[in-house]
Amino acid sequence: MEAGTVGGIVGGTVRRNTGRHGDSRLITDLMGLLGVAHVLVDPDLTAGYETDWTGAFTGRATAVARPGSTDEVAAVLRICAAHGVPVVPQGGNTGLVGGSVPAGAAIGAVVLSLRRLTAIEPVDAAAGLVTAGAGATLADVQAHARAAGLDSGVDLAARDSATLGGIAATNAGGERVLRHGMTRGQVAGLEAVLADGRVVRRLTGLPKDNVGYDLPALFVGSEGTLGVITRVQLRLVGLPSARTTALIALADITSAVELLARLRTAAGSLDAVELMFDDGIDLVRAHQGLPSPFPDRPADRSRPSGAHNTPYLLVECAGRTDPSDELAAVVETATGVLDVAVATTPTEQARLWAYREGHTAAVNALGVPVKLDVAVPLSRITAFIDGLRELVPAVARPARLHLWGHLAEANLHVNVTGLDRDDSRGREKLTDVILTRVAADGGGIGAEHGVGRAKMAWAGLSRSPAELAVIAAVKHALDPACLLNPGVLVPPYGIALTPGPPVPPA
Ligand code: FAD
Ligand code: 2HG
Ligand code: ZN
Repeated sequence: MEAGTVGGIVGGTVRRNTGRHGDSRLITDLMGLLGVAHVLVDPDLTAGYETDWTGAFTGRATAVARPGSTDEVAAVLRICAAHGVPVVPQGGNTGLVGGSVPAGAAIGAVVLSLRRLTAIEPVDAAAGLVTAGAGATLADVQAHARAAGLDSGVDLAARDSATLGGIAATNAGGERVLRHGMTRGQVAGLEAVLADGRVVRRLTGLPKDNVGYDLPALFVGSEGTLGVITRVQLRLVGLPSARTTALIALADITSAVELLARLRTAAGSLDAVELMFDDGIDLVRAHQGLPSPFPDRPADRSRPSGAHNTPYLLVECAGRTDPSDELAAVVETATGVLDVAVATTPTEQARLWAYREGHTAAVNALGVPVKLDVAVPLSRITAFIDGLRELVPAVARPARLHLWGHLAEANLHVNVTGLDRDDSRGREKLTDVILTRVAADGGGIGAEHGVGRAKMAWAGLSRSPAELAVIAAVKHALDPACLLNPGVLVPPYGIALTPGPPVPPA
């Protein structure tokens, strides 16, 4: 790829490989560093690293490098820089925007898997911190923190595979954001390796440490484009000893938003407020063979397609004392409540959470979805959802809309199935129409999954030309040759960054 300009910045010259085995000297150098066992080139072994979780993004890697330490990560990056070969950092490969695989501008890249960096240090209970390798899974960090009487404020359904590095790199949201905020607020420090192999480390654990720019925060949400995160220092939160979970069927979204407001004001133990609908629960039930949460509900027995789609809130309260009465007091006096199922034991709670957390896999089982992750102001959410239910079938036929999300952050996961995987025009048109509507409603086009390759063309709907130019300038300052995850978040150098309507991705 030739040097070019992005937002007026001159980019470096990067050589692109065109496929596996494209550079045997590079592979020899990597094997010399990591050993043959940790440089994968056999297609059977690399395949799982080359396609994303949704199946929408795929591309061949020259090799998959699996370093086992920060020093090895730095050496891999120096070797790739010397060969002018791009690098795609990868953790658990659960990302939902195509950023973790060598697709598009990153075809032929080296996939740098962090999964061997799994060390978790002892919990510092006094400081409320734990430091772990980027490849540690969230579930392992949670178990470690809980054994020490604390917990992670970040939680999401992909916890068994998603890594701390990936969670930091995407500034993941998840199910506890209303109480603890996004990942950025939970990252106290980190260690990252720059494209040229230099290591940036800020792991002092000091909550008050104002000396210049907040570099750890800069890497959080950078989606592998500024550096490779090798260690993460996570803030820990109190471990609740009691939880109460309720699945609540409601008359309409307005009632759901009213209930959210009452919960916020009256339930100090509020921990999660998740939104889903009848048809989503039906889909998860069919996928997992689950019973109905409300066997007696008429809507559950036969709901003609297109009929009113009952919204449900999955509400969880958690604290040091039993929050059941606090939750019940709010729900009993709320309007529009049709049905309530309550769970107070971990087994019962897991049953209720399965309806919510099973959505992504159930949708994927129908085919490669058009996957959008938007936020719209709560004041407009009813009109937005009603509008979507009309818009999607009008723009894409046959299409099936799946909606769920995190109501407390007005974060809706808009998935559409029924479009052919290869119908890129149809997918882009649908994406464009929906995201344009989101922007017109004052919403955000990427709420928690990031921009990746999937949303890059539409970033201009949520960021001004000046903001995009600053993003490109930061990228250029840290990675002048555009070696780290080219085509993710920032257009690859050589593609002009033009303000105005989004350009559909190539
Ligand atoms: P990957 O998928 O491997 O990578 C994601 C991005 O981060 C890529 O751009 C990659 O290049 C970069 N990256 C990965 N590791 C590093 C590193 N060490 N250094 C630098 N860059 C790196 N997200 C939410 O926000 N909220 C949710 O509730 C949520 N639920 C999910 C549920 C399911 C079932 C699934 C499949 C995904 C869900 N996600 C959710 C998506 C979410 O982004 C990921 O689960 C998680 O944050 C990514 O972690 P990962 O280790 O799999 O990263
Ligand atoms: C969730 O909250 C995740 O379920 C995944 O963020 C959303 O699959 C999706 O679209
Ligand atoms: Zn989500």
